[in-house]
This record gives sequence, structure tokens and C-alpha cells, in this order.
Amino acid sequence: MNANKMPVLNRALKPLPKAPVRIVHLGLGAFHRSHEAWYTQHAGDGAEWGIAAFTGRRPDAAVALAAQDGLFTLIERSGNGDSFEVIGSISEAVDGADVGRLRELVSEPATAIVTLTITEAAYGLASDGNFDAGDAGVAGDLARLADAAGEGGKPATPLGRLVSALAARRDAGAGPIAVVSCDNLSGNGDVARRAVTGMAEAWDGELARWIVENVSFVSTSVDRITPRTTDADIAEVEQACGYRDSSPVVAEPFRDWVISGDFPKGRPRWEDAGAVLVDDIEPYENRKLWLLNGAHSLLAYAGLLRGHTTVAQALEDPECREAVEAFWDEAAAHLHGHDLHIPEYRDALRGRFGNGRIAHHLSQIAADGTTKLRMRALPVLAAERSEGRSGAGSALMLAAWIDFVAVRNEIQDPLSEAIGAANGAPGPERVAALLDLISPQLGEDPQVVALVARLSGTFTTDTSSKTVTPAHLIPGRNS
Ligand code: CS2
Repeated sequence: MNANKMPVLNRALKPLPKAPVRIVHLGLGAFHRSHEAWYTQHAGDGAEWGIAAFTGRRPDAAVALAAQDGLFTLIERSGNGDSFEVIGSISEAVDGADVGRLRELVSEPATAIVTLTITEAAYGLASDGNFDAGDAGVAGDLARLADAAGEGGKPATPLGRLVSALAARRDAGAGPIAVVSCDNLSGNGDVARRAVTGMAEAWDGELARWIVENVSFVSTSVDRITPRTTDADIAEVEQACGYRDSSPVVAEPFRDWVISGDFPKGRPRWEDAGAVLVDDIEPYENRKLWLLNGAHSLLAYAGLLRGHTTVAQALEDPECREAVEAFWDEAAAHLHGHDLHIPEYRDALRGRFGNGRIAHHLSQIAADGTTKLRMRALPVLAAERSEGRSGAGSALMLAAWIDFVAVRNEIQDPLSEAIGAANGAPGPERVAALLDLISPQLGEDPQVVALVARLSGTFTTDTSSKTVTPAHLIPGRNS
């Protein structure tokens, strides 16, 4: 059929009625759609749980999705082929700037949960993990919140918007609620608690107290590799499904969701769809953050330096692969628990990363390095050093980032300006200044600075003039 004559997906199908909104989500992006929206659709009682999803900085995703009644196609892409499923759990797609609608929905007693995929960098925390009222976004929103007559109703960051919406819930007497972070941060529920109560405290102490008593901050470990949608994906859906969908989302078949915390107003039966509810989330979280996300960051910086574009390509390069295995060896030494199944988990990751049909771009993963490396490299490096080993496998991730920021013109990072300034410092001072942005503990440790400086230059595309030896094979580096 001629593509122009093809009906849009919500006209081509006879969609089921929308579920009533009981979940409000901040961060309507591809990952939310491939993960939570999928789990909610597959919960046994999913028909009772609709999601109102708000975008972050731009309205585009909400506009496109609203035009399709919130429906979109999930393309599940395995090594052998694609399968297609229409996801209907998003009942409402809203521009994040519409804070009025957010406040309205969060004030509804029927709303039980606010979920977040707002990115690691959006929690406004300083490198020591404490709330940073001086963070530019936080400070701007505090001024807006205080200015009730002007922009008071219009905070610009997800955190400010959430705090404003929780104030509206308190004012409406709508009762307790769960806030569930789905960002890749260790202890993400606690991080969200510190960020939300920190901001509330700086604005309105009474609100902060209400939040402490009424908001349950739930921690989760989320997992599903979700590359950016391309025009080819949109064309593929037209061909295979016979309708037009401006917003399909691509994901690997694997998915995982580990959840820990209380839901005072209930939740969908996500466990029907395979989610796991646990009391102690830390071991699962560390396994995922270190082994999957840590390896991703290592592959991103090393792979880009070696001239690769995607995760699968980087993994085929023995230099990158060996660096990943060495990092995994270090991380595995600090992952304990009989049900973690580390060898099987590593093996599964080799398969997932190696799925060449998923074009997961390294440049997408390379963004926000300062925040990500703090979670992905640091804990393993610190654990190795506390046991008297060098931590060269994790230090190599830091060295690759340092080399990467030296050659990239535009760095996407909340600290991009400071990175630019640190990059100008001479020799070893430069390494220390850059490490300082990830954590002052690193930049001020001369041994770590020297180790990272030595490892810098490991990854290069110029293989003719330099033999690249993986860090763990260099004599003296593990001692
Ligand atoms: C990636 C993650 O972009 C990144 O930093 O490491 O988005 C990763 O793909 C997901 O956490 C997989 O679940």
C-alpha cells in the first residue's frame, strides 16, 4: 500500500478503552516505553492502571504520541528477527511544561504512583551524594517556586515539577503516594528521597515534613537495552504492520525489573510480567550497574576512541573486549550472593551486547560521563583498592573517558563547562582536575591520578605506531 494512504495506528486498530490514570510518569522517552509501559500492559490487572507520561525538556514525544492516542509499537529485536506489539498502557501523553496538568493528576486520590526516568544527572546531587541547593537547575526552580505570583507554578526541572506536584497533593489532602525512581543510580530511591526532600526543605519546611511522612521512595533496578528509533524502524513498522506509527520503540527481548519498597496506595501486579520484588535491592543493583552499565561506559569511551560506532562493533574488537572482561573480573570479586549467578549473567551480557541487529550507539551511552562514572567505575575501584589491589580495570574506564573528552569537541555532560576548563590544564594536573569532577576523592588521591595517567593513551585507532596492550596485562599494573 502507498505509505501516504496508510492509516495511522490508532485508526487502523480498534484500541481498547484507556485505563484510568493511576500512575504519573516523568521522563517520557524510549526507555520508559520499552520498560515500564510494557510491564504495566503485561500486569494481570494492567487494565486498571493507566499511565500519564510527561516529557522532560521538549514536548515532541508527547505531541507525537498524543496524536496516536498514546499507542505505539514495540519492536522486539532479537538476533534472529523482529516481532511487533502495540502498547496501550499510556493513557495520556503530556508536555512536561504543563505543570498545571501534572499538579492536577498528582492531586487525585486515585493516583498511587509517580515513576521517574529523568536521567542520573537530573537529581541535582553534588558529587558527595548530598543535595546541592546551588545546582543551577535546582536554584532556578527554587526561585520559581518562591515566586508564586510569577513563574511559581512553572518549575523547569523534573525535580522542581515533582516537588510542586507533591505540594498540590498535600494541599488536596489526597494522601500518601509512592515515588519510584527508574534511573540507573545506586540506591535510586534514597537518591530521589534526598533530592525531593532537599528541594522541598529549601522551599517550604512544612512540605518537607509532609513528604517524609507521606511519600514512600521505592528503589528499583531497571534493565532493557533500548537504542534510539531510526527512520528505518518507522518504515519497517509500516511494511510489517500495515499502519503508520511515528513513534515506534526498539528493544532487545531481555528485560528485568527489581523493585524494593512500599506502595501505600497499591501498584499494578508487575510481578505477573516478571518483575521481582525484593527486600534488599543492593546486590541486584550493583550487579546491573557495574556489569552492564559499567561495561557500557567502558565500551563507549574505548570504542569511540578506537573508531567504532555501536556496542556490538566495539565488543568485537579484542582490545575493548579484553578491557571489559578485566573490569568484570574486578567487579565480580565484590558481587556476592548465591542467586546473583555472575558467570551466567556475564555470559548473557556477552550475547546481549553482541546482538548486532541492535544498533546501540556508543555516543548515546557516552553522554553524562561525570555522573555515570561515579556510579559505574568508582565503587569497584574503591573496593579493589581497599583490598590492596590497583583497580586497573576500573581505572581504565576513567582513563578512556579522560582521553575521550580530550578529543571530542562537544561533550554532553552536566559539567561540560568545567570539563572544558579542566581539559586546558597541563599534564598530570589535567588528569587530576578531570577526576576531581567525578569525585574529589579521586582527584585528590595521587596514586589514583598516577594510575589513570599511566593508563591514558591505551585506546587509540593508530595501531600502526603503537601496540595497544590491555591494562591488566601491563606488568606492575595489578600490583
Ligand atoms: C546505558 C543504559 O546509556 C547508558 O548509559 O548504559 O541506558 C543501558 O542501556 C540501560 O541501563 C540498559 O538497561
